[in-house]
Amino acid sequence: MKSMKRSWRLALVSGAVLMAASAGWAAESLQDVMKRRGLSQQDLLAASKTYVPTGKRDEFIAFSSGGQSGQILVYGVPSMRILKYIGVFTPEPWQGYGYDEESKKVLAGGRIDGKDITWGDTHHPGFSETNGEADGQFLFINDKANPRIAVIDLRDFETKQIVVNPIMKSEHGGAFVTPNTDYIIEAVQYAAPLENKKFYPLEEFNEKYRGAVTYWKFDRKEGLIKPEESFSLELPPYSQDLSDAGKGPSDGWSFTNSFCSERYVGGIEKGRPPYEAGCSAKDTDYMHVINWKRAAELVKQGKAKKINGHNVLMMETSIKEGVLFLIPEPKSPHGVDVTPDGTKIVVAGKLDTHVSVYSFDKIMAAIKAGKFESKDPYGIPVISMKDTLHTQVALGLGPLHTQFDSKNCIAYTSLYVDSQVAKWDFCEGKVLDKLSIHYNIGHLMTMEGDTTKPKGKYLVALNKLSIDRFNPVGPLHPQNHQLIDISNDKMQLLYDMPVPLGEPHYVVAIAADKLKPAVRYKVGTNSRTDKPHPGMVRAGEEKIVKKGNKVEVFGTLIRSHITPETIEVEVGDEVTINMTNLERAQDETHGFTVSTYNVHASVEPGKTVSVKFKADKEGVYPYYCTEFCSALHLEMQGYLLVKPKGWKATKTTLAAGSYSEADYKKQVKKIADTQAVIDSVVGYITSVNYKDFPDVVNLVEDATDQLGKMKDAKAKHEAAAAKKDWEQANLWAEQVWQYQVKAADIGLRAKTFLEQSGAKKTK
Ligand code: RUQ
Ligand code: CUA
Repeated sequence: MKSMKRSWRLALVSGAVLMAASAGWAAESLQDVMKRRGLSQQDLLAASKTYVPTGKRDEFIAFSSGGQSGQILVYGVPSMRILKYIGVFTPEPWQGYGYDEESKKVLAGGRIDGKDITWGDTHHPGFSETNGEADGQFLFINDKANPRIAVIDLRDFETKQIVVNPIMKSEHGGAFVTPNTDYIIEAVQYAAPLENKKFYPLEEFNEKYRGAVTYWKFDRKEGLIKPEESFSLELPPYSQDLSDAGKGPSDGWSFTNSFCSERYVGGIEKGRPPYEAGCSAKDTDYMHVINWKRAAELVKQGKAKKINGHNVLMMETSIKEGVLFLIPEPKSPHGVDVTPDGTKIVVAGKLDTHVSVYSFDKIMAAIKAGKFESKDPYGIPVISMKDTLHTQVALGLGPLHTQFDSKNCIAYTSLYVDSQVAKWDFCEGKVLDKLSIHYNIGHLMTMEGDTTKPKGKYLVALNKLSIDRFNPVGPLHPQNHQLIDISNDKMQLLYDMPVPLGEPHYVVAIAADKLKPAVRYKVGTNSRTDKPHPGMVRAGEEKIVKKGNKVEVFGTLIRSHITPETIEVEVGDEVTINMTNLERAQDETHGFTVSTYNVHASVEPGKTVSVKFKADKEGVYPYYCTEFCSALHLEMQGYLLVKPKGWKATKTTLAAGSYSEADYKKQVKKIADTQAVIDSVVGYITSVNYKDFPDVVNLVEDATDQLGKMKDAKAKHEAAAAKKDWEQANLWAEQVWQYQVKAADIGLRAKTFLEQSGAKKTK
């Protein structure tokens, strides 16, 4: 929180006031609080496992799908404190996402058939991996409704790219990465013709409708997906569902579930049984087993067909070349999850009480021996279930998804119908513990639980319904993420976290120390491309350039002014305003907006952002900084003047300030007094071991910056005073004092930090 107008003077005395006030309160004991709030011992135990004291940080950082919001939300584990929303498929105003030019370009990557799609149904976030371990560099997420994948860079938690699937009309089984993030997997949900804008009647479903799985090539150096190097496999019109990539011994292979392999086409309005009946008639569906490494080679050899300009390996080729197989799996399955060691594949059969554990070795043995039980209607070899099963375990009703523990062979599976989490042993095939959750759990997530090195400790249950768990807020209830302690034999439910943003299907968490986000950008960076921004200028280089009806402003932001402070254009001009934040200090973000032109930018230290609009309305439009950045934040303002065509300046009637020499003397005295306060703060800071605190070193550097700016203003007020121009002398003296106030504000923040951190006297 930014301190609201906490003046430096007030801050000096507030310490004393607080001490006097707290002496009057009687201390409440833990027992008192338990009684007053009706808490049990169990509650206290849970609280102590989740509570993160002020100033302390979480051990894991979770990245949750924001569901229908098209965003991602970031929270800490175990505190479950929300840290950030990341705009992905949807504009996010705070961060200017969708309101500045740079982010609009990212969103434009997600346009489909020339149209903006400003929402997304985000489902599965996935971390980039190195050797199967989450590496904290990138995050990917899919949009089920409008088949798209987005790339988020974890250096600044910003979305950098959105790609549209060239052959799908919906998807679900993404974003899952291969162990070194060579590819990001995205599988279709509802089959449709692969050619764009092609109509075929539902009567031709079996022949013309197709499923598919896409392997998006990721270029880690550039941090971008390379569509031209990506490819897909044509699949039968079984509703493909979730996928997972093999790892370790199964690296090079991937596994994709399906439901409705009945290929049922509904029609309840015509008196036919609905999809739900027709799609679950058979006892088994198919797991697709795909050799993606071999498929990638075949595509390189030119064996793919171009559909909508995209490489598609047709079923015929995949069958002939031995890259595509099917295995029956019971019944309308949902999650498919490869075990951390890569030897087994766990399939949860939504309408079956079992999870089925397949052995990768057995699958390979059957393929090698050419031992197939049949072919599906498209000629794909089907390997028998019994030849490939390691074990099947009856867990309960509605098993959906599985995650893994740091302990060998331990897995957790969500049971949707039973509203439970089952802890079980996938090697021995036995149930170890069950815990009830509220209500109807979908996904569940353990720390780095879908990588080769799960971290155990905590599990989050993503519950579909929250019903009575929270204070009522109308018919639409928040979602409920429940935190569970899994560090002991028995699971313990710790905490309910309402999620108010959409249905987060899935969430992934990573050890916090693996993330190394930046504090600032290199000055003049376009954060969306990571390249120098052509609109950047440094202090003193600000300018307004006019070419015909195009006006381009090159401005800067620094506490507490915007340069320039007036922008004059003619009605009809096309205006581009580039703003560079010249701050170096941590968390000194400025926002920028112009009244009623629907533009907004969040300009973090070092960033350059541009906003663009047509000044199509005559009039006066204030622009200002939208982040409470400093005591004089409200004064961080300016005017856009949109003048009528051919308008001529008249003489000014601005009131001349009435400043006297006496006023000036008062100003000079105020500056001297303030300097004494600053000197005392500096005296304190330099009397302790402040250099042992990097955060304080940064603050000191920032305060020194602010004081450095005084010189120029001081020279100006002295020069004006020499000429007896008392207005200029007074105003520039005031500006000196403004820099002092900012330096004092920072200095006091440093002093408080040092006092609270137990800094030691060195002098
Ligand atoms: S979903 S509740 Cu992953 Cu989209 Cu399973
Ligand atoms: Cu910058 Cu407020």
